[in-house]
Amino acid sequence: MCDKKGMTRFTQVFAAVLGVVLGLVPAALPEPPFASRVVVEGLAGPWEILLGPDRQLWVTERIAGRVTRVDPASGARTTVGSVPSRAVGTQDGLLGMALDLPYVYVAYTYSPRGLLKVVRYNYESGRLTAPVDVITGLPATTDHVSGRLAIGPDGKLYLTVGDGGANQFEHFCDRNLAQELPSSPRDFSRYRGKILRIEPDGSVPADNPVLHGVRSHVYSYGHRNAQGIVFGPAGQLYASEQGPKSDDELNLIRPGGNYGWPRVAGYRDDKAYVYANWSAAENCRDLTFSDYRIPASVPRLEESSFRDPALVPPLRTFFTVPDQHDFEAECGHSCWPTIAPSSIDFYGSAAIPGWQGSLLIPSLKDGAVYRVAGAETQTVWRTVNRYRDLAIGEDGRTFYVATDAGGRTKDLAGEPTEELANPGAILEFTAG
Ligand SMILES: [Ca+2]
Ligand SMILES: [Ca+2]
Repeated sequence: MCDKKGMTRFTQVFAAVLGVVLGLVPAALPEPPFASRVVVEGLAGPWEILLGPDRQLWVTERIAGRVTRVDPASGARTTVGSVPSRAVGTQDGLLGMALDLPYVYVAYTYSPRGLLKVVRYNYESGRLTAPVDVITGLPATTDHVSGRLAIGPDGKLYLTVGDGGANQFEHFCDRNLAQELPSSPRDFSRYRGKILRIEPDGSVPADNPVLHGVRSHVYSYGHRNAQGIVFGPAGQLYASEQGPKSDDELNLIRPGGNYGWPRVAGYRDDKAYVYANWSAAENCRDLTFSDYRIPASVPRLEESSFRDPALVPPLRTFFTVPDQHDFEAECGHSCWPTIAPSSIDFYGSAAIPGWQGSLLIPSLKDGAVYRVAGAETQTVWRTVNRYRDLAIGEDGRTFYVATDAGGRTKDLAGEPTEELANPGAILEFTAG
């Protein structure tokens, strides 16, 4: 969070300690020493980074629509395939990827604008060949696409689909559909703001939850922009999710669970977040969207007015602030009490003392990875970058972090900056 000018040192320290106690800011735990180096730079928006069974880093380049293999030792890179996707915004293009070699599954947005698909390629003689559409026609915009893809221990594909940025910014007159459930298994328009569970052939798994009488690909709902999903060792599914001006979330995903958005952000606690339903204002087209001021004609719904037995609270938030919190007094988006979680990974190794069982959550806003273990939170590997995704080396001591090619983050003094130290890079951090 940004320093406020005129704050005394004592007040800062007091606020920091109080923040730790309240869980608003991470506790400053001692960090093991890490060596760092740049593996490669100049990638066109690395978005998914995986360590393959071939011990190579597999990377999707969001902007260029390329799948690239990078040798983690030398940084040498090879394009193994391209998808017919052209990013027009900061959240669309080639997104998630999951490996089940020789199969490579990728998720990307495609023309006409507003659609997302999953395609399976065959990896053969160093090239991606024989694309097969797994599922097409999923909803997307240029905002809040999500698009993170994983293969579960059950062999199913899991895909996050964002709310499309409905009810905010340029989409502020579009109804948010994250709470609306499909009326049939082909009602893909209601797949916005969901986590999907998909058979590898694209069909609906026979054991997917039945929601309001319909079994579809929908596994959980009420999501805003879940850019991270990962399975824990017992098969549990964790998700990280970007909140509005507060209340980014870490969630444990249950089949049929409702994660609250847009009626609830973080906990159902009526704190700083209130649902302002711009799209329901009769004069929406005559209004100007504001993050700070809600016109009288825009209906507001307090979180406590929402009741659903399927509602699942987050495991924790980044961060929850009181109702009176003055967002406008801060330095804008960069200083709002959020971290913009871009992914999530599970650390199962015993190689680093105290780390086993941690979740690792990269932040776009802080150029850091949040390590979360129960109530304990630690930030590691701070640089002036936007961290997009990470991969964990087999030794449990080496970590690879992908950075965005552009955008805004914070400098080491906590001030907003667009001067990124390592745009479009893979950084390596090795525990000493
Ligand atoms: Ca939630
Ligand atoms: Ca809340």
